[in-house]
Amino acid sequence: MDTTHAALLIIDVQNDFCPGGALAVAGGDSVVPVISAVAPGFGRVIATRDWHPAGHVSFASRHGHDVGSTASIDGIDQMMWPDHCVQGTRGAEFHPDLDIRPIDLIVHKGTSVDLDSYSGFFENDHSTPTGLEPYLKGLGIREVFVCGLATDYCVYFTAMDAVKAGFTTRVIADAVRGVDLPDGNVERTIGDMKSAGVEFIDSATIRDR
Ligand code: VGL
Ligand code: ZN
Repeated sequence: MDTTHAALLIIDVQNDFCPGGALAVAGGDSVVPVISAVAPGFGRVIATRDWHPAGHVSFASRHGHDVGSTASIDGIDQMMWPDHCVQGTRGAEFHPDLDIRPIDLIVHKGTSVDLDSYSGFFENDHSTPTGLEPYLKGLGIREVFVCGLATDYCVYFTAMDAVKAGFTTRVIADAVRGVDLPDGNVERTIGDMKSAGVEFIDSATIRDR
């Protein structure tokens, strides 16, 4: 598979989403060697970081709600998360084993205190852009490969927005892991992505190009 004209989107491979972190995804750290192995073969490599100010709207602690509950805030259904990926903290740093050398651009998202952002392209109002789409299109990129954390949140919304923006979109199946909250969410979101036209591939297909 020729990836020299494609972009790799590395989503939120941060300490807080890995075992021991504030919002740990089971096996989250297992994506790290897979991503580090494939990244150098891409024309462009973009990494996102969930990058929240203290007191972020997605933090259950701000509202006195239970983690895992949902609240309607400004007409948006907001899942309540533990405090995570607070700007400048160790939890917000990339996993230390992620090879950051091939990364061309880092996109910080979720930086507005009152608006969450799962997708690397748009905040959760689905209209405030991060700048990633014009960046990629300005470079003539038509194909993106998505990997990282978490399958059913930031990977999912990034892949769905990539399809909507007209990119040929693939998810590297062995380089994603999910939160699976609520139960069954990983299966549901993978089904949605496939229905939308996202192709799931194994990293071996990329390395064997
Ligand atoms: C994410 C929950 C809250 C993610 C970010 O990166 O998938 N999930 N913030
Ligand atoms: Zn977050």
